[in-house]
Amino acid sequence: MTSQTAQQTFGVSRTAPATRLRSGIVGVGFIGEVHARAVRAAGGTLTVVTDSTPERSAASAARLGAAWGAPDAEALITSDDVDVVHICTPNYLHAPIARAALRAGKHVICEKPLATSLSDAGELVAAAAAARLVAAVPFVYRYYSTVREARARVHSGESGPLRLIHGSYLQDWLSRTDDHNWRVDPAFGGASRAFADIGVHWCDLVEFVTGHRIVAVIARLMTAVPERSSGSRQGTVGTEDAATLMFETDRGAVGSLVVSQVSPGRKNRLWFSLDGAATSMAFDQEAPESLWIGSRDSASLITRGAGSMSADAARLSVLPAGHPQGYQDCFNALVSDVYAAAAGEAREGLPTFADGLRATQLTEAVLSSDADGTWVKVAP
Ligand code: SOE
Repeated sequence: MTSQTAQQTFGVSRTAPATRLRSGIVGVGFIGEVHARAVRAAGGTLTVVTDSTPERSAASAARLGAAWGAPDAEALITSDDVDVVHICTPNYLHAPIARAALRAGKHVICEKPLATSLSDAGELVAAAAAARLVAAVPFVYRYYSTVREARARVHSGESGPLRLIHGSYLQDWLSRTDDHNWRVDPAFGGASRAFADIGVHWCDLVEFVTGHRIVAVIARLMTAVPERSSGSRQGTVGTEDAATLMFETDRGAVGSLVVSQVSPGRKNRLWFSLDGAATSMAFDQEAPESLWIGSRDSASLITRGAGSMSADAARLSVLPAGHPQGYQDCFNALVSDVYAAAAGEAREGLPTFADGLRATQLTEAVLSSDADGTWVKVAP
């Protein structure tokens, strides 16, 4: 079987758009490199990158195979050889760079949080709509084939009305006193850290899969490691290491969420369970090739690609069953959908700046609930 045939059999054709789109990436840490690989996989060209200094930009361009390294973000944004700007910088720079990129007429993929304030996030949604440009926020967990399968099964009515939506998103990379990162500093990361960094992924994912919207939340934030020190960087931590939440949805479900970046042994464990009147379904990001489905009489694992799947799930299944897909494949599919949208083709489930705004609303509600110790309403 030729690779072309394989792609058509197992998922969306990855044929490059007629015009090969040119991407520029601002910020090339871990996540910037993920974007760089996704650009190529989606049939784009990585023309330029920029890092914290002109020298680093040149070195990063050579390392990632970009044509050149821009001295700063402005030079990248205004360059004629960039159609799509990928924003992978510390959070406080997301809004100003996104605003400048839209003003320059570029499509944008902006890492979350879209902005560290509600007003900036709202303004960016309006600016993207007015400019009629593609403006995406990589809530990439939407791009697991098994996640789409869960969504199709909820929407077909198979689960019955959902009663409980619960789960956790746990990491451990900030569990020690010598673990440090710009994210712990509110000046760089924003007022919320664990929730704004990973809790919003979980909320986006369950709202996307279930169609429910969280309308009220009560939250408790916790800083487990109040003093951190690593090399020359040390100080008091101003953001939360963990968050616990209870919530209600607009369709009568209740739920809970535990978010933590200080849970030893948990690397990137995003897990949810959707408990309906007829079946429950559970998904684990660290074992994303299968979906657990349980009823009163039986329980089973649906394995990606092994049986019949919904059209939306099949679209994202690009390798035969037994050949694991993962996190990078989600990014590849997201960038591919951004390129398709830029060419005028709508693709199901592309997370946009409106979803970024939604995440910012939820973050504000969580911060305010923790401050006041009360339930806070969230507009659906
Ligand atoms: C770090 O917490 C991080 O890289 C997040 O910023 C990403 O959004 C998540 O996908 C993995 O963890």
